[in-house]
Amino acid sequence: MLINPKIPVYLRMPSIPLGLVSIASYLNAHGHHAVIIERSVKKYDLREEVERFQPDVIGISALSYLSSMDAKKVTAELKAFTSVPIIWGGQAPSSSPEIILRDGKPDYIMLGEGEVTWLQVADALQRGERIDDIDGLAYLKNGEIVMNPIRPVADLFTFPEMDWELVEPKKYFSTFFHCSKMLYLHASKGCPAACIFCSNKQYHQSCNRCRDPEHVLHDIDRFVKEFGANGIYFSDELFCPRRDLRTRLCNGLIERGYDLVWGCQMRLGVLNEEDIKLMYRAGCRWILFGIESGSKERIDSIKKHINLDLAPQTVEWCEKAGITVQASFIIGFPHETPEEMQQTLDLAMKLPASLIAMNILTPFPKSEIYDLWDREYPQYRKPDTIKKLARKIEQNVTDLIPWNFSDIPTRELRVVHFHYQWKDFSGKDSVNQDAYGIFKKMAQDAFNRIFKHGFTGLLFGTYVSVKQFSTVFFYSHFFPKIIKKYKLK
Ligand code: B12
Repeated sequence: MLINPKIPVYLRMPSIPLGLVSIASYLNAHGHHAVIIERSVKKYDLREEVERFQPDVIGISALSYLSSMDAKKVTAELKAFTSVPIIWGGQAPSSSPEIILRDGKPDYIMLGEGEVTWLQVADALQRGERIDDIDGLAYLKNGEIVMNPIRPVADLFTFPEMDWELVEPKKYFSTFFHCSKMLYLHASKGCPAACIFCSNKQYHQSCNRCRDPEHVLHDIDRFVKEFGANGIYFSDELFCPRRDLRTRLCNGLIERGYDLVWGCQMRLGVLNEEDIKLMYRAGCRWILFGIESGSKERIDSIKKHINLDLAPQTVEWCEKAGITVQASFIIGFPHETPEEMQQTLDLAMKLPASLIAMNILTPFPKSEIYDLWDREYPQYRKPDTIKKLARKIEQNVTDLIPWNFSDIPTRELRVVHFHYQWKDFSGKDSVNQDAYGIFKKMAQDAFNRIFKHGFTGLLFGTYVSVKQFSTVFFYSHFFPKIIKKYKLK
């Protein structure tokens, strides 16, 4: 039995649990019987479900520390009436194994990708064997953590097709750029880079793997024809960097001629103008590029390894083709100075991108930056419980960071960050003339979802929305000197 936890109401959009569907499809294709209990979209009586299904093992997904908070509740509830082993998996347990084991109290956690390890666990339990020595598992023994070796990442071509009957895809529709029924889907996983602010190096072992394009096209056929989706956001950190496979995927979409738009995340240097035109013809309408900094020295020191000179040209190719670009930057790197931030802002202002995100650095566990923390910033205490990790690292209700590793005054970081949020929100005259409409639709969607959570959800959701809006408005409008200092437009 695989359980997807509830998400806090202010996150607003439960999304299709790709990891769990992939694991359950893999197990079922290998002769086991897995079901998914979807707490993020439905109410369940856990005891009733366990009594009915009689699982040999229960898995709980912990995509983030926020979802780990409900995973912890579910674990305690289950332990009150069953002794079936409970295993957590996902990014959060892999990034913070010790905190999750001690605070969340699962019997085991699964490190990295779940499919192959789950199959070994299920096979071993079926044979009545112990699972303690299986690679990819970690657990506590006499109070000490035991970490078995992490297995190499899998070849996604060996995976079976995803079985969407395990969930109800229609329940996860959300509004996005040019579409009202958007679903997430993965065409590939991981990224070959090893940027020091990202946990990908550890989690995906700095390697990108694509899925079989025929499987991806088959998923899209079902999303469109059976469930009525009209948008897809590829969840890949780096959308299918292999040109041959990406071209097959795009040609397949062009042949189908669906009324479907999609978007993805990209890296500078992967796409040429022809690729971009092909992607547009296949339905691509938005791309997020992680450019991160306007300083070449910083690009080197964070190990991003992109050629910044390609940025203006690549963005122009996309916008000219009709693809909305969101250029994403990070400010507040360790020891970054106001002069360095100005270089980033100058580059952002030069780019013809419809949308710009100026994110303030978040140190994620298992990123290289996180490991610098103890040595360089002993004045800030590292979060040591699930709740503190969720609150400090992920719960961006008002996007106010609780620490500042740079040499830039915190207020200046906030003003710059919220100035760009306001610009994206109110950018009626962006290149595609649709930015404002998108945000209006997203707000509408948010309210619909908040309504679904009843009166408390409505009150809390409204409170959070008003707080978010006031924070953005306050920082973007009440500090004209800072706006002038950085020549922000
Ligand atoms: C797409 C995505 C989203 C999407 C949708 C995710 C989805 N469909 O489920 C959206 C936009 C909704 C989203 C939201 C958030 N996300 Co997000 N997201 C991602 C992203 C880019 C890909 C995840 C994905 O779907 N991959 C495809 C599937 C097939 O792979 P997978 O999820 O990795 O699943 C495998 C393993 O994790 C494992 N596994 C998964 N579940 C389980 C369960 C068990 C029992 C076991 C044993 C194993 C296991 O096996 C799976 C199959 O191989 C990741 C980055 C990444 N590299 O993973 C960030 C990431 C997971 N997100 C992150 C964050 C912070 C968030 C938010 C908190 C952001 C916010 N402040 O709102 C929210 C939280 C939402 C939530 N439900 O908790 C962080 C988590 C950091 C951490 N260490 O905890 C990541 C790592 C990005 C980052 N910043 O580095 N996210």
